[in-house]
Amino acid sequence: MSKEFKRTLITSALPYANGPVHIGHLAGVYVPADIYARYLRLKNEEVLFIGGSDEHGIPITIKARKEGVTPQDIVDRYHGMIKKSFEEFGITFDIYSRTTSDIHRETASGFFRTLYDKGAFTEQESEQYYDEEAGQYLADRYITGGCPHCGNEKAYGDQCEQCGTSLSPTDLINPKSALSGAVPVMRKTKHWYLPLDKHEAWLRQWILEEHKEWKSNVYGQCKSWLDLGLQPRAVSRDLDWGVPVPVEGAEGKVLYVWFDAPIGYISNTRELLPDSWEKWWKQEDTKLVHFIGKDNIVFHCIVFPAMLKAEGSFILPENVPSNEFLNLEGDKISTSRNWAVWLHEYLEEFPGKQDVLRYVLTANAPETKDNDFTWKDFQARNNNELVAVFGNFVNRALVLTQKYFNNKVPAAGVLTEYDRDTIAEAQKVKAAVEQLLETYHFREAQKEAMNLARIGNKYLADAEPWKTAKTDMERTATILNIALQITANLSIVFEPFLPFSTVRLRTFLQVEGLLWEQLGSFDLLPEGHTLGKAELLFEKIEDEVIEQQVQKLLNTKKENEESEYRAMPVKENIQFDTFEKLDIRVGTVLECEKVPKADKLLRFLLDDGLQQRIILSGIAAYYPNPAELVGRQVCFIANLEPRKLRGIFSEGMILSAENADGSLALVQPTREVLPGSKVV
Ligand code: B3M
Ligand code: ZN
Repeated sequence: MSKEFKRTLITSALPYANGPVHIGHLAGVYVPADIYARYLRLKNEEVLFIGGSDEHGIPITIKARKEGVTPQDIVDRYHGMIKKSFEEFGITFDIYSRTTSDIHRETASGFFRTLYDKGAFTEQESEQYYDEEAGQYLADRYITGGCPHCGNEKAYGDQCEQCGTSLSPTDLINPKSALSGAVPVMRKTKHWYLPLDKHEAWLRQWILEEHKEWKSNVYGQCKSWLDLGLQPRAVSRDLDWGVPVPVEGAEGKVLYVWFDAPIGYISNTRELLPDSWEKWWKQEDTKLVHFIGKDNIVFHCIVFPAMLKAEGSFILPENVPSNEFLNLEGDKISTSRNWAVWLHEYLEEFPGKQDVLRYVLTANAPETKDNDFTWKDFQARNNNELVAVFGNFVNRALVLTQKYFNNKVPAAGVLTEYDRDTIAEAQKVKAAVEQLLETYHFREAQKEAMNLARIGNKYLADAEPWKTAKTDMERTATILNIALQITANLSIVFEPFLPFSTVRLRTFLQVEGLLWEQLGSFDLLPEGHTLGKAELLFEKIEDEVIEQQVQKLLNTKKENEESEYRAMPVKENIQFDTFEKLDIRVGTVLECEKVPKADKLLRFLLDDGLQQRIILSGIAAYYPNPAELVGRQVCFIANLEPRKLRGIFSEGMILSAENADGSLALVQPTREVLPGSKVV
């Protein structure tokens, strides 16, 4: 059953204003949403594209506390930065506002109140950690303690970042308040809950039966949530940063950030269109589409729809095309570890190359699974696709026209069968791209668009106008007319993907106002039309530039490893007699060689003062020429119970220092001593 829609309301997740935006944001949410919005506008459809910053929530208060400023200072700083980055990358929001705006407070507060008055919430008392010194309840993130799974001493009340397990504050061993360091106490508090369990039946029907077309990653996640059974969710928090709960007796409580943030889409629409916003949110002929990342699926497919349904007058999303995550050079992107390509830095280092990044991120979009961004791939796609295919084709068509026809579009004469086949093939691109865009397959859609440039390139290579020009100008005119019409088509089909380059291309062609419906026409450029000045559409990116970026990341990695290493907690204290039980001595290396078929192991023969002993040590990777170690002195534990490794008895353990990157270096006395000397 496909509905007839008159307009499309596109929302894109509101990024937390606690840091700048990076390529992961762009790839996962904003580029696909923008492609979709641009495509619909190009089709002259009625469309609205809503964005904004999410300015509430714990991450923001934590950052403020760390820096000793107010949460408002933090969001003011990053909201501006984020907004600017999006503008610079051509993300065409109709509005980019923020959840600290008055209109948002009023909208979110009113929404809560409506649900409250309708009896859509339940109230529950629970026990929560309270910091008596700071005089406030503690959000999960504000409690630290020992992880029951891995022993990390600095786990948070919601998650252990060392082993990744999600925790609840009561799981922590020796919990402490991150605000004051005090031991928190349990105190009763009251909250409002959205009884998702009561919404389960219709949600099952709506998603699992009526939206089987949702992307499999989205559908699958919803199904597993629903199959687990939904639980009531608290929609308020004891906190002083957020939208106050508009109920008497709720002093000191605010709306949970995930309650107010999606309402931000509505507030921002209201802010933009105070008189007509309801048409976008309340009429069945509006198609609502949420672009988000995968960690937001449950909120957009289950929680927010339940809120909208409970309110009663809103439409539900028609689709939620969520992406998976983009990794960077094999590792998870992380703001706190500075493992990211920040958009503002990219623009400083690659000025004017917004489209290259947009192109690469779409070509590599994590549409169905997590994907990896690498600088090598960035370079390859720029050089082999944008430059060698798209740019090269456009350049040849324009330069040849300049050369043979004084920069005027030549007339097409009689078409050969090959011409007609080429045109027919080029005309197929429109339907293919449309079908893919309408089903949110952006990377395939872009590939199909690039196919048009390939068709053009192949046509020129086969038709060889530079050869026909020697004998047959009429034929040359036909070929170049067709090639130029293809370039004009490229300026349409790539507009959603590469908005900056297509503007330039249209300047080269001296055309404007082309619409999607004209895609596939071969009379976009009239005979005799004078073209503009052609420049290169894309430039090659050299190896040095890429190496610099890779080096920058390697430096970050090194800094992270070092700071993690410095933060490594010291083990629990031991008594002196425990230490004395260890017999550490110095030995002189008599022989050292690799253990056959064991990559990591070196076999040492030591003179330990009394006799010779064999010790195996897993340091082969760091000493490629083990024979060089002969004659050196090393420290070893002499009284470790012998162990058999690879069929060899290892009698003790040689001591090494472990560097931040995990590499090992042998520990050696600074002066030669008698073999067998004790380390004391
Ligand atoms: N700010 C989470 C995030 O940035 C959250 C999205 C809100 S969308 C209403 O991933
Ligand atoms: Zn852990």
